[in-house]
Amino acid sequence: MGKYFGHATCVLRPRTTQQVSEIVKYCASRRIGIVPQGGNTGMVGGSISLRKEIVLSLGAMSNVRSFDPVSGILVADAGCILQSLSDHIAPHKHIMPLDLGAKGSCQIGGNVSTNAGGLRLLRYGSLHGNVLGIEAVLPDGTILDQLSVLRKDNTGYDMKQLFIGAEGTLGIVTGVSIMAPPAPQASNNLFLALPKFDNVLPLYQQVKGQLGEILSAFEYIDRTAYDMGVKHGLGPILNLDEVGDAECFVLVETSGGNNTHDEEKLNILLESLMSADESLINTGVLSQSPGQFENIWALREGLTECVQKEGKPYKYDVSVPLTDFQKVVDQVRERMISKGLYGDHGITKVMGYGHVGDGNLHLNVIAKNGYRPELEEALEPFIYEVVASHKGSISAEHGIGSMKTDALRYSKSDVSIQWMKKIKQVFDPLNIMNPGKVLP
Ligand code: 2HG
Ligand code: ZN
Repeated sequence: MGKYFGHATCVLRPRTTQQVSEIVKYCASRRIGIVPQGGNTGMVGGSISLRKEIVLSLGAMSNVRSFDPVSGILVADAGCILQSLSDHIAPHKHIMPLDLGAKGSCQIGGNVSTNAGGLRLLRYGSLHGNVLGIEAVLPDGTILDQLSVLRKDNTGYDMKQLFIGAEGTLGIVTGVSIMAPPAPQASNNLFLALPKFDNVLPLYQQVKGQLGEILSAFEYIDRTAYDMGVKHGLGPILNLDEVGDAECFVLVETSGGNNTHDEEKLNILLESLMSADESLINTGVLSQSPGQFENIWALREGLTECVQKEGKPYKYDVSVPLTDFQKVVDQVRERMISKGLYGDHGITKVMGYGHVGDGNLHLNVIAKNGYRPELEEALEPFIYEVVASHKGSISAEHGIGSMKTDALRYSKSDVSIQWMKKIKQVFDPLNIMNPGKVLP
């Protein structure tokens, strides 16, 4: 994003957990701050050095330790790239339980440390459920080996859960044991244009009802985001005349066990949507080939990169009740207009896309001519207050990093923050693990 600039004086690239431990012991003895870094694809400034801490990159630890094709349990070094893990287990007919646009660069240790969500969460759930164990180096250099390959282990405090989403503030995740689901026999997708936002929820209900167990993603793209994607060469997926003045779009994916059965269900769904008296959609298309399937996903997954081409983005990754999804986008746009900050001199686009099925909206606010303090002041804490008024979360899946430490209080009570601080104190009394991240 060009929003965060690191100040590290050196980057260390250990190859083994033992080396990580030695580095951490050395740093603890001299009270040197450490910023653990995976693929560096985060969006909240969590993996940058704020004050000359050293960067500890996990990228050279990239061995798959084991994969059991019977149980589907994969044990891998933290620095393994998500895509290479998918490629590793694909011949054994398994897939990773998470998938995200950054899959070609992000690393599994970073995914776990940030509790990355992504496109498959609707179907396979969060990493809090899929990760079976971790190996971590604690802030005094001790190696915590909890690399369990057991699905059931009910023996007291589940410490790995603390490291999932701790963003490297409690220790450095060096290895991960994770459950990989069997690869679906058939995958299909459907792309729909909706005349108005109010149709999204009834559509979601109908889609869930008709597709049942084969539904694997329900993604949302508003009109501004769709037009931007098309402008930058993604799509167009649908015929423009038929799209008409559609306000938004939905991508539905199915993953099932029998292509004929799944296609039949999708065709029936599409027909019933098209032929309804008051149709919920303007038009829609069911992918007819692997190429078209990929193109439909490319539009959704490519939005983040298109945003970069439009200018400098302010990114908000919020959870709000499904009914309030688009209201948040509209409220922010109206605010910028009313403050006279909308237009070439300020904000040029306000758009929403995201994982509707999980209640997660990616609100992107673009400043064509760059970041400016008065723009940020108009956006924050306004957006956090709006989200809190809807009882939402100020970070649904991207984490807190250094961007949202002061905003944490909008989603966590004082008591929760106090106890988070106590936990941090127990693990890292010297405050050398990713200082300045997560906690204010
Ligand atoms: C996605 O869902 C990512 O595409 C990135 O979480 C979101 O670009 C964004 O704001
Ligand atoms: Zn996302």
